[in-house]
Amino acid sequence: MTAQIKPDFDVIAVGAGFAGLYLLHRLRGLGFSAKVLESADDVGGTWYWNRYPGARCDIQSIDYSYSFDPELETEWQWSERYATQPEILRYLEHVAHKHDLRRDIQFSTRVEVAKWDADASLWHIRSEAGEEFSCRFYVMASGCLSQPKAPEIEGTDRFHGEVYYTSSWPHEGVDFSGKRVAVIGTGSSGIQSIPLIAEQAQALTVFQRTANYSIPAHNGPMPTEKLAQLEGDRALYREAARWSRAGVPIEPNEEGAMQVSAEERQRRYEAMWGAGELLGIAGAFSDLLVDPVSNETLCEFVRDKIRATVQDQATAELLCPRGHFIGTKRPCLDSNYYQTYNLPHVRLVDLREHPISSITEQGIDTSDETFEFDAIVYATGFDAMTGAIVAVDIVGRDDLSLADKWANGPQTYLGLMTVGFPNFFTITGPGSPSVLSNMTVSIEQHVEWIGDCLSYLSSNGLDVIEPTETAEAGWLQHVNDCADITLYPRADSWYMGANVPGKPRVFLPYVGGVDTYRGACDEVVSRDYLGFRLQGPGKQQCNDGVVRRIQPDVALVLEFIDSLALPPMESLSVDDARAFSIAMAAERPAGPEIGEIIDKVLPGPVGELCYRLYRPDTPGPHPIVAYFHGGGWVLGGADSDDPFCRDLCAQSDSIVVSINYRHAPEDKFPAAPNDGFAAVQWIADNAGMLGGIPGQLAVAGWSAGANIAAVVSQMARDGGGPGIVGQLLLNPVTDCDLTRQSYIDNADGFVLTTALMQWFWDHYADSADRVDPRASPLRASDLSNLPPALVVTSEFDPLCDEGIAYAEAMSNAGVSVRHISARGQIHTSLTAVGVVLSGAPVRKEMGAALLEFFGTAPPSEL
Ligand code: N01
Repeated sequence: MTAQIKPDFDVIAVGAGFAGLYLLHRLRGLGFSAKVLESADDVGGTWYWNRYPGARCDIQSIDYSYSFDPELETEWQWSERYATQPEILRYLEHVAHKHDLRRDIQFSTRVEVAKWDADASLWHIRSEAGEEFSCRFYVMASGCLSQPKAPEIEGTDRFHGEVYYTSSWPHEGVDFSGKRVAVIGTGSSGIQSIPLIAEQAQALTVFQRTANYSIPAHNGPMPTEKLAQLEGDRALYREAARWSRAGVPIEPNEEGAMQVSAEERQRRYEAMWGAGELLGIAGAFSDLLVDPVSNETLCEFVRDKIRATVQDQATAELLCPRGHFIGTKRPCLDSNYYQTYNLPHVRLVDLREHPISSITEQGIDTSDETFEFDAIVYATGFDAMTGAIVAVDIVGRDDLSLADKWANGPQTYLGLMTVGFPNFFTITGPGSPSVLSNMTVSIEQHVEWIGDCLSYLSSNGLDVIEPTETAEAGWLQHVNDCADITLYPRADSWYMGANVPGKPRVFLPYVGGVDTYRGACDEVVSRDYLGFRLQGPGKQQCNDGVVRRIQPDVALVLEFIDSLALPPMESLSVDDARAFSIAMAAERPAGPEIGEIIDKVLPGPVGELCYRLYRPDTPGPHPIVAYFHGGGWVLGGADSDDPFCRDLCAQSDSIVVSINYRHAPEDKFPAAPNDGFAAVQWIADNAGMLGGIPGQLAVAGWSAGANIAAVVSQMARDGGGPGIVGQLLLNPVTDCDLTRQSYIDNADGFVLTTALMQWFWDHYADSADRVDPRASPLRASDLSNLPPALVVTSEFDPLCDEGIAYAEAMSNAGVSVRHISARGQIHTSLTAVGVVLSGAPVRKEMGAALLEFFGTAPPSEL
């Protein structure tokens, strides 16, 4: 597409808040012409509108500041730890003045329509007043929480008294002295304003639908240690913020809440309560936003604090949040919120018990009471993240409307752009860390990314950029993968769009962290704008692809392993490799509690074999799973696969017998399958003694253990028994050919390497033996009449292709086979119970497959 027509501006942005102001400054510096259109009559964005009493930031002022201007950093002194709205607004006014930004901002201008002109490669913008502009690039810098949502209460226009919305408070302020006031809503705006409204009002009634978690802000002067930390080395401090989890440099806590004693937990929670930091709430332990049990310990701690603060215990109980995990709806920082309910003229009304039936001329009717008020304050929230964007009629390629495209939830690439809308950017858009981070850090990152992108385009003779469908779908998947391992999707929050009736229920921000996100954005650029199609007169470029394909928790594990800078396992002696794998296993979470675990021996072909039996805590007898651990026939034992065996036992409500077959190189092929076969025979013969159901026997294994399980199934078929009702093969070794594509694609970097697999084979079997079907079951001349199978393969596993090949070959031979391809997983991740939570659904499916083999329903359905 060529760009013949010169637009009015290179860039038009909507919004003159933190984002729009910095964008304007940045673009000017890069030599672009830019215009900001703003509906208010001055700068400030959210801080222009939200002037309700008590409005202040809840990320510390020095963190909630720009970092782009070193001079500004030193010339501006915040007076409080958490600055008030007037002070933040003064700060933004100061920035606008200092950088002479107002001359390129057109105030009192609300953008109504933005339409892409494909022929001219530019955007046509029209304001509500009918004024028209054109620009090459169009940016929504309109904020995540700027489109108020309607209160959705019957009769709001009937009330004869004063009506206020926290989201658009009168500039001159409100005097509530001597008035009977109602506040509806107990989110951040309600919780911040209620104590101050109570100070003035003659009577205050708070209408609460959902109690929220709030901790005291302990506001005051700027903390000296924090200031010293910043002033010690500002550049270092800001850089640490940019690469932190949430945009504030805080050391992440690596410990889970249940890994410490109850006393230690209480001590940490008290410290958190005393610190008054929003990010400190969920940061008290590493697993608070992923583990319901851990989270509930903090919920109860906060409830106890509420009970201890609020004198009337009935009111205290109503204020105790229930039904959502702490952190999954945005928690609040308050100043005297709970104490306010001890005032005699303040009353709490529980809308769960008695919903509002209508607003009336005089006040509010609930299902059991009539209230009269002089003023009603709506603190009822926003159509978050997407509301302000789709409030403009944005029309992209082929007349596609953004509202239509996002009707089932926003789709973006990196939260920055969306397919079908060339040259259209969103700052802190859905799919970026945005509201889960320190907004100023995320805003600066987006502004700088966009500025760099426009410079790249212009210096390369390009003028149109748009993401590809592949990249966008991949990012959306990644955003959801990140959310799905957390507790966030379980709450009816504005993060989920759940506060707006009819809004699709999808998780809107990116929870993978500011650091991870910045890494992804940087990587996209370094890979020639991976996932973007760039065009200019007579040229175009596109390196299509997906920037994050590995499951987020698997990526964290890989990062951790990388940080250890270990030598490759195949460079170690067998003894050292075994010692190392034992040491690694000792560090993991134990896995779920089950009925009992017994270590015993059974007779093998040339001596006793150890086995470990896992029994469910449900009444027996149970079906039995004969399990073979992984470890390349060289490493491993009952301990190495212990958490996975516990999980399998719990998921399948079956006895799992983990058999410690002989290992190579001391006992090479065919010792392992011979042991496996003998053990399975013994288990079948002794099922009753083990507490099992005779005839209800399946085999299972992981990696080399799955190889043994597959081989034993063939041996049992050929030897006339024992009867095996199913085989569960997780990432099985099925063939000695190491030239398959997955060995090339995943040769290195995903724990099990091609070189390590070669090392395993070299220890296990001589070359001539490797083609024996008892080593390479895929090579069996007949794969018919085998037990039904579930074959699970992992996307980033050298063994992936041979697992698929075995599933296909069995299926072609008439065996009932189900194959699960575990997206974003590696060879070792699905057995990492309690570590790789994204593997949990696959583990559940494995348990369900075993139940199906046994013809039983899942435990919950029994
Ligand atoms: O809005 P909210 P907010 N009948 O959606 C209730 C940021 N912020 O303006 O939870 C009765 O959180 C609703 O009840 P429920 C911050 O990110 C930051 O307070 O839907 N009640 C809820 O209690 C924050 O999270 C600061 O059951 C109704 C409340 O109204 C975000 O903005 C300060 C209702 C809305 O709470 C939004 O906060 C302020 C109805 N029909 C805001 N409809 C800082 O400190 C809604 N509610 C920086």
